[in-house]
Parts: sequence; C-alpha cells; structure tokens
Amino acid sequence: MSDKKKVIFSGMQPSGHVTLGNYLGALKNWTDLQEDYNCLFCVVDMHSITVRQDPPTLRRLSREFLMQYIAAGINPEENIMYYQSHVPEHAELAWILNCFTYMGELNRMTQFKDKSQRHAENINAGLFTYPALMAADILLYQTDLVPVGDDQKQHLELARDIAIRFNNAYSPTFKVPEGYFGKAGARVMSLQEPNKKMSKSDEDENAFVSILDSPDVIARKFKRAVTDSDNEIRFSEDKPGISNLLNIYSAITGKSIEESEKDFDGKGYGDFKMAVAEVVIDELRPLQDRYKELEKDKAYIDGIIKENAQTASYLANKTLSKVQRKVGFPPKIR
Ligand code: ATP
Ligand code: LTN
Repeated sequence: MSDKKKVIFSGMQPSGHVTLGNYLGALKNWTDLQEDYNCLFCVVDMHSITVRQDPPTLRRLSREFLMQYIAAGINPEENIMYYQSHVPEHAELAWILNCFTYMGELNRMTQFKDKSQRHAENINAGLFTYPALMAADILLYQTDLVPVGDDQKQHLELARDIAIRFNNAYSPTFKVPEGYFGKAGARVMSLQEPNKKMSKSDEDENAFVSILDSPDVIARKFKRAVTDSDNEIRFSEDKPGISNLLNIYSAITGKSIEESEKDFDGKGYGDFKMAVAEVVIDELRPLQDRYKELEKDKAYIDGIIKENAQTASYLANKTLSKVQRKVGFPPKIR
C-alpha cells in the first residue's frame, strides 16, 4: 500500500447474491476508484448474522462474494479483500465504539426499523448495534472515503459522529470519513415494488437481478418488471417503475436521463424493457466469464483470503492499539 494515496473502505453483506443494485450502487464505483486509492473491500459476514443465516450457505456465499469482487474488476494484488470475521480487530473496536454510541442514535436508524419489521421474531442486540460495528470497520483503517449506496448515508453519518465524539473525548485518533455516492445507480429499486430498494435478501427472486443471473433469466426478470399503464417512457416521481429502468439504463450507458428518454422516443414498454435488459446483459457478460475462470482456481482464491486478512489485521492494529491505550486499557506485557 502506498502511503501517499488516500484510503477507501467498503463492504457488502454475504446474505444473498450480489444484485444489480449492489453492483451499480457500490461495486462498479469501487472498480472505478481503485487506482487512485488504497482500498479495503470487506465481505462483512459478521454483519450478516444479525439476521439468521444457514451456516453452509453463509460460508459458500462469503467465498462467492470475494470472487465476484475480483470478477467485477477489483485487482486483488493491489487492494485488500478479506472476510470481516478473519480480522478480530473489527469486533474489538466495535465493542469500544458501542460504548460511544447512544441508544437514541441507534433507535433512529431506518435500516434497523426496516429489518426489525422484516424479522420481528428475531430483533437481536446485534441488529440494533450493527452501525457501531460498521463504524469500527471504517474507522479502523483511517478511511478517507466510503463508496456506498444511498441507503447507507445514515450509517455513515453516525460513523462520523462517533469518530468526532471519540476524538473530542481524548485527542485526534480517527480520520472522519466522507461518503461517496455515485450520480446514477445510487438507489436501484425493486423490479416488483419500485417504491422499495432492490435488496439481495428479498424473498421474491423477480424483484432483483443477481449479477450472475444468466442472460435468459435477466431478460425474463426485466420483461416482468412492474411499470404502469400510460405507456410513456418518462422519468417522473409518479412513474417509479419506468424511472427505475431509466436510472439503470443511464447508470450503465453513462447517458443522462434526458438522453436515455430520447433513446426511447415513440417506443413501447416492451421494447424499452428489452433494451434495458440488453445493456445489463452486455455489462455483466465479461464479469460472468471471469467468474467462471476464477471458480476453477481454488488455490489462488485461498491465497488471497489468507494473505489479505493478515495485511488487514496488521493495519487495523495500528489504530486499535492507540484506541485501547486512550481508553485506559493496561498495556500488554510481551
Ligand atoms: P440486504 O438485503 O441483505 O440488506 P442489500 O442488498 O441491501 O442487502 P448490502 O450488503 O447491505 O446490500 O449493501 C452492499 C452495498 O450495496 C452498500 O454500499 C449498499 O449501499 C449498496 N446497495 C444495496 N442495495 C442497493 C440498491 N438497491 N441500490 C444501490 N445501492 C445499493
Ligand atoms: N452496512 C452496509 C454494509 C457495511 C459497510 C461497512 C459498508 C458494513 N460495514 C463499512 C461500507 C463500509 C450495508 O448494509 N450495506
């Protein structure tokens, strides 16, 4: 890692398949930013268990996530990619930050409210203190920039508040991070309920496109996407389904929304949906080809898992040991 470059940290929960929302809101921006920053891209498996997971599935998905990061174009030689659970410093700092986070702050988090509704049978303390662990992820590495989708703004704001609070209570310890939100694609909506964000843990498989879905499946999901009945391809708040498809098209092609609307002047919804499906399929094809190659190379992936966790742990310790000293933990005797 070069000392001169600024630091990026971001992560995804391996709690389903990487969706087009995750890709356009986060992963694609990671690949665009990687050259100019020292980057850490984490598979946040500890965050995933705030909701019940099937253990073998979690293990499999975690590995698939790392492979999808690489397939999407993230260079594992230049960036640090690892599992959160392999770097215990995350949990250690999270405990300390829990003691600098107020119940009132956690109570306001919309993700907590959403997930408590969706998992009413299991509203556990981890789900509630989730943002303190996320703050630990970010603050451990003196992160400058956090590229995430719009839905994470509130969590990021809290991480900043916790950093400022800690710095004021002791002395400057944490870098106060900034968010990075792409212009298009920061909020991809469900294809079935376009007023809801596309989520990888949605029960309805037609609501999301997974980046490893085959071309046929992608085409079918777009064909079934919920729209409206007036047959006008226009971006507007009262047309959430069509606006979402325009947003996806614009995020992939790099065209503005106005240019995208023009591309479909006089066309019907059927043609429009197929055109959006086509740009998505073309965008994902090289990623899917690389993924198939990576699947064959177990030793290579194992090497990345091992080495990157060691590097992350080394870096994390620099911050963690300062924090432990400042809060008054006795020094270790070696
Ligand atoms: P879950 O359904 O398990 O809560 P999720 O699909 O919301 O998961 P996360 O792992 O929580 O995904 O998020 C990974 C990254 O993808 C984050 O940066 C998040 O902001 C971004 N992201 C998630 N959903 C979307 C979306 N619909 N549009 C744009 N970005 C998104
Ligand atoms: N909370 C995020 C995932 C996440 C994350 C992070 C993102 C956990 N730790 C640190 C960026 C930085 C989510 O639910 N999308």
